Amino acid sequence: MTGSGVSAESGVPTFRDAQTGIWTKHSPEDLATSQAFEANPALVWKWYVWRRELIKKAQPNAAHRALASLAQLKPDLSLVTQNVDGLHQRAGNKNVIEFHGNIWHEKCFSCNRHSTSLEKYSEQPPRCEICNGLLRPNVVWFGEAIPEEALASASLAAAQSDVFLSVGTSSLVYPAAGLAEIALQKKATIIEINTNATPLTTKTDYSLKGLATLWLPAITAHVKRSIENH
Ligand code: BV8
Ligand code: ZN
Repeated sequence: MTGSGVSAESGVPTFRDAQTGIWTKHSPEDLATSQAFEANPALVWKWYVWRRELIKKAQPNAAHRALASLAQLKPDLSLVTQNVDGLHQRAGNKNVIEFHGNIWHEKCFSCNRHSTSLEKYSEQPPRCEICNGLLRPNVVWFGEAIPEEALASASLAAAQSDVFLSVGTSSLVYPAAGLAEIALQKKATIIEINTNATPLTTKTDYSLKGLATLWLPAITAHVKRSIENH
């Protein structure tokens, strides 16, 4: 399970990181809601355009690349992410479970029709070709349900896991933070990589304090060696 701490070293601000520029006045939890979009669609749209531009300039980092290599070494690895930036896929991971959606996908706020982004950096949300409703990023806003398939496959992977690796997440947002608890109940080995303590830390078997770009390559290298030596 990964959170925004994995993309931090690619220059994508975490949710905890203070918003910068015109966004300092707004907390992500306020902007990432259907109420905010209803009240001021242009403001919320502009916030996603701002994040898209940051993500477009970003490159996958050593943490993303290490997870892509680990998936090669361990084909039964399930990668669940709360990140909407698509950087795991750009690093080469396939079948990423996007628990909170993807910022590059869009859907209609009125008729729910999905569409792939034309990357319109417009001031106003683009319009739906079917019902002329406003298009919104196809991400999960606070108060909204997790996509059924993502919730089902992530919950199953957590329940069947021998090892649960939680990387760069504050483990505060649910139901994402609940996946580690499912694995815990199933007696999986819980490993956390984070620069800070989280509500999960005391429940882990291994709490690896530090940067994701340092710990993940080390873990992948160790797994590679152990496979080669067998
Ligand atoms: C829902 C997409 C109901 C949008 C996001 C139970 C208890 C309490 C509250 C709730 C609960 N159940 C539900 C709630 C309400 C709410 C919630 O959890 N609120 C929190 C704030 C308390 N949950 C919801 O609203 C969910 N929906 O419940 O719907 C429902 C159910 C059925 C049917 C209808 C309705 C939906 C939640 C999803 C919201 N969408 N993102 C967008 O991106 O714009 S959440 C978003 O914030 C991210 O996706 C992510 O999940 C979260 C941020 O967390 P992190 O990624 O962990 O990032 P953060 O900045 O917090 O921390 C970074 C961490 O990395 C830190 O620990 C830091 O130390 C570390 N770090 C930093 N740098 C590094 C590093 N570690 C290693 N290396 C580094 N270099
Ligand atoms: Zn529509």
